[in-house]
Amino acid sequence: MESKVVDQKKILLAVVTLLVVIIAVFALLNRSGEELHEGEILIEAGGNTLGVLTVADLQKLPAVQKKMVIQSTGGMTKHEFTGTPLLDVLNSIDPGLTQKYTRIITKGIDNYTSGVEMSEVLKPNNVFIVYADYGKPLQTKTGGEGAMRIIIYQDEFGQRFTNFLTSLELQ
Ligand SMILES: Nc1nc2c(c(=O)[nH]1)N[C@H]1C(S)=C(S)[C@@H](COP(=O)(O)O)O[C@H]1N2
Ligand SMILES: [Mo]
Repeated sequence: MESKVVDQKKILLAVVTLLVVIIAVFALLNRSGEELHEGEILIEAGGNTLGVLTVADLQKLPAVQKKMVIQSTGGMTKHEFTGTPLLDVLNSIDPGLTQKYTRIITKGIDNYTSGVEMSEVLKPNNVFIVYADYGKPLQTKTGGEGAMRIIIYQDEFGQRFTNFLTSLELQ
């Protein structure tokens, strides 16, 4: 009778230990995947992180004001964005990036994915990362401050203007 109770305790302990190990392994596997955070842009190439940017980092670079109307099937929205040319952002990380890579995949926190060619980024007055509209910080998906967004000035429609920007993958 005594030993049966001990056996049950041992089995219970073994099961709990096994569960803890399984949870730990899955947590580790998930961690090695790409982690996207609101209010942060992960800049990566070939699985390596080149940098992480926040609005505070962008504000250290020269700011420009961009008045524009975004066209979509749902109608038009008027904006007066504040931001920085993507070219200046890339150069602030490493001035060699624009020569080394040919395109950039942009991704939002909602996994909305789009892209821009490096040739578009190199054009003057074209691709910007913006962080304010009419002087107000862009809102994150969850309603906080600190969102960033890609805009392409010489695009007619707004589909590629990735909002809630969380990663730039250089290819
Ligand atoms: N992260 C994210 N960005 C996005 C989208 C989206 O669903 N998620 N929709 C795109 C589309 S289809 C359009 S038309 C514009 C709309 O921008 P607006 O709401 O500022 O006018 O955002 C683009 N950027
Ligand atoms: Mo759209």
